Amino acid sequence: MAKCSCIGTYIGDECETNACEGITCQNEGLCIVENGAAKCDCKNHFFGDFCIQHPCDSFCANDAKICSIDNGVPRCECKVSYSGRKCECPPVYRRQKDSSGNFLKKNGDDAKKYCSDQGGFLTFFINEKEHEEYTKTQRENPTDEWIGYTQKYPEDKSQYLTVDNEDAIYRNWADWEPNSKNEHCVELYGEGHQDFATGEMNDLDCVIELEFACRFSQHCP
Ligand SMILES: [Ca+2]
Repeated sequence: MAKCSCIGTYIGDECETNACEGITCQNEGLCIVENGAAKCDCKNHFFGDFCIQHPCDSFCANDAKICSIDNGVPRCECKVSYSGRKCECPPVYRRQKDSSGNFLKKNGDDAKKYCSDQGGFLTFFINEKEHEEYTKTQRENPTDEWIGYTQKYPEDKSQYLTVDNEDAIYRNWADWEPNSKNEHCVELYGEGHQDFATGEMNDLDCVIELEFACRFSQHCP
């Protein structure tokens, strides 16, 4: 008996049915017929019945937005000082000490340089969560300390950069700060300031010597 050899996505004794009709494959996937049944042939690492799922879905941690496929496995592009394939390792902060173990004090500019010479950054915060993490659990000594911010434009109180040269999105200024007269560095208040809370920020003359902590990556693989 004669038999039709169907082409494309048509099936049936007379090739009368388009098996892919009504099936929409997403993300550039193509509907194909395999063993008489329609299925999506997914592209660009998407998978699932309609090519909607991707290995990067919900994969990256800590606000890392960029995820790509590296040798078949997802990898995230982490925010500054985060590490690990999923960016699951947050930064660590180390209060700097001298050779006798006493907390080191330096002026604001030297503190920035000291941290960068060690492959880190003078501590700064990219969001409220980091600020809270530092002030509540990682701050080794709750005294006034330098943090890593600079004015974006001279004598402009409205915009700051973090020491990795990004716009400072998160700031926690004390009331009336920054007041900015000859104050080009930024400190984090320690305990004991009348009217001001621990963890608030204040712009301050860079020549003053304060303690400081450096922010480092844990270099997780
Ligand atoms: Ca000030």
